[in-house]
Amino acid sequence: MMKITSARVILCSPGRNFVTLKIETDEGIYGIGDGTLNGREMSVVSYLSEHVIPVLIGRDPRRIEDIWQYLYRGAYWRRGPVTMRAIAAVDVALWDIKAKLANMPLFDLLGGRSRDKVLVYGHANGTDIEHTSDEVGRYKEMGYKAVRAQSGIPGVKGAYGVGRGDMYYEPADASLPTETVWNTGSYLNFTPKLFQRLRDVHGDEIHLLHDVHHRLTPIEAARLGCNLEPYRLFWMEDATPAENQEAFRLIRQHTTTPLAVGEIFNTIWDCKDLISNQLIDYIRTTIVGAGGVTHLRRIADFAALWQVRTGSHGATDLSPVTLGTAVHFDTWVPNFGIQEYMRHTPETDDVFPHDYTFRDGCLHAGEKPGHGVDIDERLAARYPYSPKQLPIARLQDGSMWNW
Ligand code: GCO
Ligand code: MG
Repeated sequence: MMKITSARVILCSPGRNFVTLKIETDEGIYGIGDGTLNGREMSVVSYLSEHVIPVLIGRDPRRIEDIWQYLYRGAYWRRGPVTMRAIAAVDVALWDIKAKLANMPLFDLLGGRSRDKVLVYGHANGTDIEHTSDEVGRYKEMGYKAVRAQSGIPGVKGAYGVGRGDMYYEPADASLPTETVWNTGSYLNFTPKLFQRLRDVHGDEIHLLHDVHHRLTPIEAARLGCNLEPYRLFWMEDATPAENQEAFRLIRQHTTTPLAVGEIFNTIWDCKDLISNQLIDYIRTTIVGAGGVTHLRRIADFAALWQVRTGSHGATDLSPVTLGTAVHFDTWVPNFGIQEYMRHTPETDDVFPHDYTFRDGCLHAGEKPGHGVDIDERLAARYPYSPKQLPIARLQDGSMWNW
């Protein structure tokens, strides 16, 4: 029997915080997993260190399914972002080990290539319509075939998705939450004008995406979906909060704009009704969010029954470990849609050496055994954890709203 001999949490902040799990075995093979939960990192560090690592030591790392079930059923307190991220960290490290044992890139172990390359979308953010349009142009020049566009809006302080720097947008920006102000009316009037301009300037070929970031009620989302129909979005994301999955029925009844949701979901139970009632087109749940490869595979297979495709979350808080694993997953998964790709900073890329590459608007999986992402622990130690939280949003009268 093969054995897990050690498991360690590595916390580092090469530009932003990451929680990484390294599992070592008695055969010298090790695996790397990601457990980063943006703005709540220490909860996963503690969950892993106190409750998960002690039960891993001595187990056979090849029994991925049994370890997954042990951690899920065995917690008694099922689901939730902290538990499912801790499970994901273990699961991804174990798939990395198994693929290295098999001497295969992970996509081969999952069933082999379904495609040559993985279509991605990048983030174009600008302070106003013209700036955002210029940024879309810049992404086109870099080869992107799909671009998400977010813009500053007159009357809205700190609109979602608009960075302060160049290229790298990082919302978790302060040790206490930054306060932003939201105005639904201004947003609903502004957004169709943005996309009208983007189609006028950039033509019909480029895929355009947009993230509402949970800000609208169902009927407001329905109105936005209708008003955006002439500009043929690839998708409208997180149009309304989805705690109540039925909420999407109302949006769906009113618009043919494709709907994407799921970056904050933890399990198949969060999207079961959305998928089986065909209320969405893309499921955005990703590896680290929902218990790793083992569980995301179940979600994807379930979604395929209703022609729902994948669109994995890929913001910078998903570490290169998650991105690399996602690229293998996307290379295999039959019902692939698109992969979000928000570039990491050079510091992050140095701490996490990886073999995925960006070319012609697509990510390409490497051929190394495993998921192809490692961690340089000595370099990581030079970037100590620095507490950062996500912003909050209030309405103009001061009421709390969904950030
Ligand atoms: C996206 C997301 C992110 C989230 C971030 C929170 O579509 O990429 O909405 O930008 O806000 O992942 O940590
Ligand atoms: Mg989003």
